[in-house]
Order: sequence, then C-alpha cells, then structure tokens
Amino acid sequence: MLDRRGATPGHKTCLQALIVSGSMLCLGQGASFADHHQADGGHDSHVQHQADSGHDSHAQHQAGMEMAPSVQPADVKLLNLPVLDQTGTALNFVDDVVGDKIVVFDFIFTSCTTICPVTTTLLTRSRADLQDVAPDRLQFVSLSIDSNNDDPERLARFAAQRSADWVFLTGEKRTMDELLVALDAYTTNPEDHAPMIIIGDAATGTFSRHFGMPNPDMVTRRVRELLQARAAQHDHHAGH
Ligand SMILES: [Cu+2]
Repeated sequence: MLDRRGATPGHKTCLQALIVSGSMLCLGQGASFADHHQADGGHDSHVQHQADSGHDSHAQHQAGMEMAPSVQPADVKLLNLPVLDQTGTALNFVDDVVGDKIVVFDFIFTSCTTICPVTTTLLTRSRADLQDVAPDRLQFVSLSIDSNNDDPERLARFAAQRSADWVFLTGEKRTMDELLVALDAYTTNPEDHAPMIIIGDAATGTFSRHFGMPNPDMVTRRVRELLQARAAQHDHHAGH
C-alpha cells in the first residue's frame, strides 16, 4: 500500500471528474479548461456529453449556473473511533469531533493534485460565509482517504496552504477505513476517488450526499437549512 502513491501516473478518474465538474460549476475561466481538454479528444462519456450539448460558452455558462450537482439523502453511520487531527491530537470521532453539530464532511488526500485542493478551496468560501455560526454548532471535517501517507503534519500543511481552518483527520489505516466505510466514502485507491461531500445534522441524523465539486453557495444554503430546521424544531417544542 505504501508504494501506491506515485505509482499511478495519471490520476485519471479524479482529473476527468474535475474537468466535468469544473465546467459545470464555471470554476475559474468558465468552460475554457474543459473545452481545451475536449479539443484534445474526450474519451470520457461525460466530457463527450458536454461537447454535444454546449455549443457556445455563454450557453454552457448558463447551463452550469442552473445545474445542481446531484444530491441524495445519505444513510451514514458515525463511529466513535480514535483519530488524529492535523495537530496530532488524539480525538474520538463522535465524542470530540462531530458531537451533535451540523457537519460538513469531505474526503481528501494530501498528494492529490486535482480534485482535493479545489474542493478544499471551494469549502473555504462556504466556511467564510458561515462565520456567524457558533463553532459548537457547526463543524467542517476533512477525512483523509490515504491515511498510510497522510500524517498530521502533512494534513496541517495541506490545510494551511489553502487557509482551511477546520479539522483534518487521519489515523490508523484500519480505523480510518472503518470510519470511511460507515460513511460510504471508502475508496480502495485514493487516486480513483470521485468528488463527494456529506452535509448533515449529527443531532437528528439527517444527512445528504452531494456528488461533484461542491458549490460553496449550495453548501452554505444546506447548512442554513439544517440550522433553520433545528430552530423550527426548537420553537415547536417551546410552544408546548
Ligand atoms: Cu483528489
């Protein structure tokens, strides 16, 4: 397992997903990145689909604005397993990290050169939009999907480089695998991971899974919906 990193030259699945999602969300210079790659010949069916549907960049841009990444309710289990954060502090996943907070989980590995850095940067925008929410109510959590290589030090560097001020977790490979399987976020080969985040309320067990590169506005909206649902619940109880 230790020799896996660096052995795969292409990081292909990750990169293809980035091309598709990047275009959908109009990252950076709109569709130009995807267009460039399409011109090289898109073998991926999604890329092909985009090539068929978007003739001018403006139309593609608008389509991108309206197209939400696919979302589905998530059946996740939160296991109270021992993990390490980026400062090397030993924590229990449920007791010390998740609690009964509203949580945003994403899944990263520090040697990723495509999706993970972008996902992290996108999430910092949502995190900034949510600064008003008290830290005991909301927690962003990035879990390493490459715990063999991602030690706390590497996680700290990865987070700092992107000004990500939330919790990054790694741990023993076996433990992390168990945690990731329970979140349905386990990938045998980190290089093949698809972009996916989970947003939910640990107090109510309401979770949703969001595929594709995270749209910061969507993340912020979903978190606020969950906060409102809590407030409504609270008012309801208070009224009786
Ligand atoms: Cu990646």
